[in-house]
Amino acid sequence: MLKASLHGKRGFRVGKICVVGLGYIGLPTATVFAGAGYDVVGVDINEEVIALLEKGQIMIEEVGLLEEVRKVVKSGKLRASLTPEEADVFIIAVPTPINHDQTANLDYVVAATSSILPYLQKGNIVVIESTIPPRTVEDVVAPIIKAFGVDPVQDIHLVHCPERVLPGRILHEMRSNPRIVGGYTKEASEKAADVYRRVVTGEVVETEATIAEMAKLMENTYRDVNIALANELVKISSKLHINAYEVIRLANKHPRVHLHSPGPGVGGHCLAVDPYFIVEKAPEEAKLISQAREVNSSMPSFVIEQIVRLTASLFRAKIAVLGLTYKENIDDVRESPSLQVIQLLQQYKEYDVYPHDPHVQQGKVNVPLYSLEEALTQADLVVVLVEHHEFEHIQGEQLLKSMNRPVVLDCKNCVKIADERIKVYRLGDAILQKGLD
Ligand code: SAJ
Repeated sequence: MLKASLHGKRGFRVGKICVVGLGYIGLPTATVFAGAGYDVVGVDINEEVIALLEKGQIMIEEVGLLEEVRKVVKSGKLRASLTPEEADVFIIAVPTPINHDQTANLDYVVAATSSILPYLQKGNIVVIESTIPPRTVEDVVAPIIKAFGVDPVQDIHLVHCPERVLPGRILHEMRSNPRIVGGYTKEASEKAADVYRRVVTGEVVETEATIAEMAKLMENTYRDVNIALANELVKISSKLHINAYEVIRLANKHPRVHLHSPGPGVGGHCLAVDPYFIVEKAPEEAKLISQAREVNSSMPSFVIEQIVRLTASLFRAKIAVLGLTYKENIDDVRESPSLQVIQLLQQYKEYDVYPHDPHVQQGKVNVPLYSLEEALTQADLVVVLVEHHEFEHIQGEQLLKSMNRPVVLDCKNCVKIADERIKVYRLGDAILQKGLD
């Protein structure tokens, strides 16, 4: 039975927001609402996250986040708690990892939904921000709420409002990107859209829950498929001895063509995962999506092939691997292709592998990390896997001084060293495909 709420009787008013899950999306979301003057309680099952947040500290690296968190914690607008509390709006932003069989693991979404049930009041808005397979609101979330005795049509307003922010630009994009609010009912989308319009300057579009689920997945799938096309081009060019970067540069001069950038693979918790949520629901139909995933997943092995070629003449080569995160200038290593490259390299017993990443702390990954100097000293090959801005400043002189053999494999087309004494090979270079001299 639901307790009657003043808010529900009077009509809609937002005083308090409860954000469940304080990760890369939940914490900035809580911070943005708190910064706009709402009373926000941030909930997480990780005691360390809560203990740190109470002191105005955070566990993730994101531009500007620490400063904003400090401010709202100090002003009392953002509080941390291990358990949910009664609120006007509940926002669930917990991870949806992928199972071994490449289906979505909805355990956290189910647990988070269940955790708020005892606190629900009539008129509450419940938002699922976590990325979910199509039909999850209809087939999983709403039934959990119903089974507790709360009617997701009459009693509360249930919506899916997927996040679309780019790590590294989260706070800015959270406030300015257009949002899709997909309601379980029309009224739910209207009410929840009104909440987001209070903090979002971009367009807030109302739709149905299943459309919102699918739109979110297709955004990331679009990108994954396009990156796969660029990566396949690199492989084709490799076979035909063509410079893939030059092909991309020229093809992109067409006004309606935008070939993406090839690289060592696709990482992160979004592009490398979300397309599977579609494949899971329609495996026979989602052939292209599935194939694109395969192409992108094969790139770490392709990098290894190039490393083997570049070190063929050496015995026990020392390889400096620069960049462990899934992309540049962040500390997130989830699904990072770099970790796969390192793992594959370690399987070759004849390599000494020295990973370095200025954004990743020792202990955050299960490989030992080295300083740049340690990694470069006596190295036979430097493999750049991520375009961190720090790597732009690596000087040719430094490589010449430290390395045993000044050879670089640049997998992100980002190394700017122009010194004839240093051999820089890029993943899509014809010169690399023709082999070493
Ligand atoms: N990558 C390439 N080539 C490219 C672009 C990216 O190899 O041309 C690689 C990156 O190196 C990285 C991966 O793809 O490993 C993903 O990076 P990303 O910058 O494309 O995207 P994410 O995963 O950081 O964030 C995406 C964004 N979605 C889209 O751009 C459609 C973001 O807006 C979403 O909010 C986020 O997924 C999410 O949370 O779903």
